[in-house]
Amino acid sequence: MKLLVTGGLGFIGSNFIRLILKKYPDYKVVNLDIQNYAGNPNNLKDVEDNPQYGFIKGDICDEKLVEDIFSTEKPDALVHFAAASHVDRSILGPQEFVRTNVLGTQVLLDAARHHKIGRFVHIGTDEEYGSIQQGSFRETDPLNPSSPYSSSKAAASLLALSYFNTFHLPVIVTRSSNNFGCNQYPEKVIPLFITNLIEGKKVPLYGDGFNVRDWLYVLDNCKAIDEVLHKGKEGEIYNVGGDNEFSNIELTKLLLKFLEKDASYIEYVKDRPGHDRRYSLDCSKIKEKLNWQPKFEFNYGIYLTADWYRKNEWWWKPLKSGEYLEYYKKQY
Ligand code: TDX
Repeated sequence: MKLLVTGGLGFIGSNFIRLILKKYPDYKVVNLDIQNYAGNPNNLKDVEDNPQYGFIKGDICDEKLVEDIFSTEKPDALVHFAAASHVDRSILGPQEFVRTNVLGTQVLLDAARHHKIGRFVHIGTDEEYGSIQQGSFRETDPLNPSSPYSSSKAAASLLALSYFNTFHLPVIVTRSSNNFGCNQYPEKVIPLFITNLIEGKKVPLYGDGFNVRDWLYVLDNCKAIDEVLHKGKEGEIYNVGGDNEFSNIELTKLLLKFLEKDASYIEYVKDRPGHDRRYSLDCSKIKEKLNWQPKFEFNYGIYLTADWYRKNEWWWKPLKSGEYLEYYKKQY
């Protein structure tokens, strides 16, 4: 099988490619990535010379490039991770989110359609459903996104599903909860807080700290995507959650414990505008139909993640300068 992966230099995409190369020695993977601030070649440095792996630098919105890639590479399936993914950045500048997440997805869908791709796995997010006070969202629930980021992702997943209904393109959508693990850009809460604590800085906790997220270790998500790619049903949506719901203050206290710091390192800051209170997914469908379960216990996943950031300062230290500092100046 030849897989085209978009956004494979990002956090989840790079972990997914590493898993596929290891698990399927006869597969080829072509990674199309724009290589922007979060698309980091260091994420796949270890596989650069692997003959199974090829890299193309480019934008998914570039119709001609995407068309050329489909013509020359002739992929059997596509896994579409490429997206602008940080909520706070989408509040500062929504346009890039509509461009990459919506238009980029449409360009890929059209090329996939013309070239009769065997499978199009679109990676969505729990944020598309919006916030829920009690209970959990099922795949059949309506979408109610609240940020420019989540709205652009909801538009993209609906567009992808429309290509199944209208053109019979073999699309499958996954919607996962908050991922964490190694190689996550330190703007997202877990790597931001871990690296701040390693640097002896405080951690900026938004609002009252009682917003709830369901944490999923990235390898569990990659395994779910692998199952969906090979055994999922076309035209269907699969929720993928970690069964680890914690408030941000609970999460922060755990990180302080792992990094051996006290509560004086917490700095309560102004809340994120439109901050969703709680995300929660009902994942019985993927568990029952594809026999998938999250395997990583939360504390162990946090231990592995904190340990990785402790040992890999070379990876994240350069990222917390330049463009990153400009972004933080705009935010606070
Ligand atoms: O500095 C911070 N302080 C803080 O309290 C940051 C960056 C976040 N937070 C809070 C906001 C959220 O309640 O932590 C929680 C998690 O924040 P993020 O890491 O920004 O993730 P979230 O907004 O929940 O969205 C994430 O999950 C779904 C990803 O960014 C998305 O790409 C994914 O689709």
